[in-house]
Amino acid sequence: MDKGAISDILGEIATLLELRGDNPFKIRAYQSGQRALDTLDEDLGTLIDEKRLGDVKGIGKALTDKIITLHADEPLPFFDELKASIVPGLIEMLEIPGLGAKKIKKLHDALKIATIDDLTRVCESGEVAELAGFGAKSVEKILSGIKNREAYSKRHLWWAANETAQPILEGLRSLPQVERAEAAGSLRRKMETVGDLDFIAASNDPEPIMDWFVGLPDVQEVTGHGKTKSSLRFESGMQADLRVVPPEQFVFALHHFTGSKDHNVAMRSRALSLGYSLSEWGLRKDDREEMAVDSIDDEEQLFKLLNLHFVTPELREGLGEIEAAEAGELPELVEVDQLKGVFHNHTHASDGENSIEEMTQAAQDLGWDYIGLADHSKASFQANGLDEARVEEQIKKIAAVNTSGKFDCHVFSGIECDILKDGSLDLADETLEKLDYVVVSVHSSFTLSEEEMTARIIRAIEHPCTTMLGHLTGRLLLKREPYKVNFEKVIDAAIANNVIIEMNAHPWRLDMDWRHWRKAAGKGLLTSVNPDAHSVSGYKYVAAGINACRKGWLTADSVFNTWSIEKVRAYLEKS
Ligand code: DGT
Ligand code: CA
Ligand code: CA
Ligand code: ZN
Repeated sequence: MDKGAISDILGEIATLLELRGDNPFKIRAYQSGQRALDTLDEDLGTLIDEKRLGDVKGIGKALTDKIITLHADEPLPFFDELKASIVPGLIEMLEIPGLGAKKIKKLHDALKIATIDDLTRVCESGEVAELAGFGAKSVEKILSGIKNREAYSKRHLWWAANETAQPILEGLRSLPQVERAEAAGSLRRKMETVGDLDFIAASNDPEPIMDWFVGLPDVQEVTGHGKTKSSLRFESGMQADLRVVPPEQFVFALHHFTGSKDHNVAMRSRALSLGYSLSEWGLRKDDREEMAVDSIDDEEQLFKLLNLHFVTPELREGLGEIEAAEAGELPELVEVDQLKGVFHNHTHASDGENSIEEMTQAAQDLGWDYIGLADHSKASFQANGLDEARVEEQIKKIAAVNTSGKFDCHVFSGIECDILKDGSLDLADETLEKLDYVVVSVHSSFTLSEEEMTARIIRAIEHPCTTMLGHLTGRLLLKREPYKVNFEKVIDAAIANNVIIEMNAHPWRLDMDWRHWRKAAGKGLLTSVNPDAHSVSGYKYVAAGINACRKGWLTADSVFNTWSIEKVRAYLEKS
């Protein structure tokens, strides 16, 4: 088991102990053990081999043994017994956004509740509102949290959905009966979250294909098994549909099941206006049986038949793409291989896992000309944020890497500086001025009113040292709601102050939301696709950020980190 997985288990143990109402010192021991692992500078395997794990600050004797056991992939009966000792409904309640272990324990003790249904009942009956420490407001929060949990559990991050879908797609394509296969639906449109997977295959011999599909590993339940359509649910909760169509219908079916509904409605009315009727089976003349074409090879031809330029799936949301395709005004969307570097990355100086040199080497291996490192600032103490002295030390280390001659990839020195509650920045101006660039982010006081939060962020944007705004709303998709903020005002302030708003590319974030970008870029706002990498493997998330940029109609001109190093340097020196 690797360090990340072990750290997750230590955290889980702390939470379960809290649920059980265990000794606070014991709980804290697991929490600090988790933190110590997360910020470990040395290789865990080496520490264990050299019997030095117990010397690490924050890791006591009891934890040392458990970490060694987990690292060796051996069973940990303590953990299994702990899990078994807790009512399952209470563990399930942890999935309710905004409800922590301490509160669940209190509710369980006072009201004897054991399931989420019980919890709903005592919230609605007024019993919770009367408990000390809870009020009408927290009841409201719990009830909306229960609703969110239901909605969230039905959807999946695009990244996870794609990881499930790709091997299935390869498997389909390798079957002898399959002529062509594609993933359709929201996955193909690169939506940030996906409800279910949709596969379309072309074949005149569907049965063996369907048998293969319902026999996939990790299938929990087959909910449909026919000749044209089969549906199933995996153990992960993810659901998938497969449709097998005759080869001459493939392009029409692919287009139809890619959607979105709004796009399909616009396409059908476009077809009608030209005297056709369009469906998942084909394109007919008027309402007659006769097909307008026998068969077509690809979607380009379908759009051409309707006198439209090709609309890439990312833009098929019914947001004006047909009009733009008719007028020949579709944008030339940014692509991942146009990126020349990335700016928002962490090293082990704060909560990242790799050194400056490792991050630089990995960026160079990806073909990038530059990277920016931006560790946390001191207010993010839980992430081991840097104070002024450590920032200045980091600047020197980065300069040394740049002059070492070891890398062609240039390193820009930056910081992810906390925006404090009042909108001031977490570090002294004279320190910020020494950096090449500054990302400013909110990591605390999420519950301000929209007015206060907007003013707070705008004040940070107006700071002369600010280069970029990090993750505008703080949302974690399917986990944490965005904080309230007035997008329009923040966007206008960013443009007025020459501040870039990042596209945080982490699959949980994708923040600022793609829905705002077309208009914002039209007004002149720049973005930077920032992977928020906490290790070298985090760089790959730029792909998710690029998906979101494309959904937001962005071209390379609007994406700062597609610029050449000379142009980037000139921009950073000027601002
Ligand atoms: P999802 O799965 O909720 O993330 O979203 P989609 O877009 O993948 O939706 P899904 O799986 O229900 O259906 C895939 C596409 O098929 C959808 O975008 C449009 C088309 N489609 C499916 N059912 C209907 C329908 O009843 N009416 C219309 N107009 N289109 C449909
Ligand atoms: Ca779907
Ligand atoms: Ca579906
Ligand atoms: Zn951050």
